Amino acid sequence: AWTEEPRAHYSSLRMNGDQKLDAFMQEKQNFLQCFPAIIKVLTDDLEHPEIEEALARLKQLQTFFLVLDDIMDSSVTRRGQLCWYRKPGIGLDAINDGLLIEMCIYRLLKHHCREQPYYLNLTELFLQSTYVTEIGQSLDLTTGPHDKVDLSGFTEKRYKTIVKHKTSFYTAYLPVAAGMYMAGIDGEREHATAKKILLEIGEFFQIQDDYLDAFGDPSVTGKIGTDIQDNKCSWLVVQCLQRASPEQRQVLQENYGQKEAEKVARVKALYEELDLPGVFSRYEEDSYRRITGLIGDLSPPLPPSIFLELAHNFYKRKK
Ligand code: GPP
Ligand code: MG
Ligand code: MG
Ligand code: MG
Repeated sequence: AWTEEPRAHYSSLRMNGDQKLDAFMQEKQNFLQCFPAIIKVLTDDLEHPEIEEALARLKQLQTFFLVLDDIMDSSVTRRGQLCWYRKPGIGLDAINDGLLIEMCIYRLLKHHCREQPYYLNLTELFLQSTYVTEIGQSLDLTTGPHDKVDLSGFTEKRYKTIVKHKTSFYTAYLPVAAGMYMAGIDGEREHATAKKILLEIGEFFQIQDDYLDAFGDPSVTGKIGTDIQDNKCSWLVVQCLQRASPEQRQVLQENYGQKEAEKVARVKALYEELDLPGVFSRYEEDSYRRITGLIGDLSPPLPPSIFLELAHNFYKRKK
C-alpha cells in the first residue's frame, strides 16, 4: 500500500545494474503470471456462448492505444512483431479490436473494484486519460498532415502541448494516480503535485521515444521508426529547425514527410550534422537532474521512491 514504506522500491534504488535487471525481470514475471487470470475474467462468459468467437480473439490482447496508433502512423512492427493491423487477415478490423480492448479496462475495473470506495475515481481517471490522449493524438496528426510539410508549425510550444496530452498523461500520471486513489489518496493538492512531476517524466519519456525513432536499434526497441516519413512534429525536427542554416532548412523541406528511403536517410544525416545525438545526451542529463530536484521537494504522503523508480526506469533506456 502507498501509505506504508515501499521497501521494495527503496531497496531497488541501491541495486547495481544487474540486480536491477533481475528485479525488473521478476516484476515482469509476476505481471505475466497474472495475465492468464486477466484473460480468463475477460473471456469466460459462460452466460453468452454466442459471443465466444469474439472473446477468443481477445486472448491475443494488446494495448488499445498502440493498436490504433500503429494504423494511424502506418507503422510496420511493434514489440518485435508485425503490428496487429498488418497481420494476415486483420487489416482495419484492428480498429474494432482496439476499441474492444479499451472496453476491457472498464470490464476489469467493474469485475475487481466495483465494491471499492475508489471505483468511481478510478473509472473517471481512465475515462479522462483516454480523452486527454485522444486530444493529443489529434494534435499529433494535424500538426503533421500527410499532404503538406509546413515546417513553421514544428515549434517547441506545440511539441510540448502534443506530448503532454498524447503521452505524459496516460504513460506517467495515470498509473501513479491509479495507485494513489487505491491507497485512499484522493486530495486535489496531492494529485496536482504528483501530476506536475509525472508530466515532466512523461515529456522526458516521449523525447526519448522520438530520439529512438531515428537513432534506436529496431531489434532492441521492437519497432521500426516512422516519424520522418510521417511528417511528425518530433523532438528531433524541432531541435533541427532551431539550429539549421537556411540551406539546411531547405534540405529538410525537400526531404521530410516522404517515404523514400534515401530522403529519410538524408534527414537523419542532417540530424547527425547538427549533432542532435549530442544535444539529446545533454538534454537527458539536464532533464534527469531537474526531475530528481522536483522529486526531492516532495512531502508526505507522497513517497519520493515511487517517482525516483519511475525516472530510473526511463533514464538511458534503449527501448
Ligand atoms: C505515442 O506516440 C502516443 C501514443 C501511442 C498515443 C496514441 C493515442 C491514441 C488515441 C491512439 P508515438 O506514435 O510516437 O508512439 P510509438 O513510437 O510507440 O508509435
Ligand atoms: Mg506511433
Ligand atoms: Mg503516433
Ligand atoms: Mg514514437
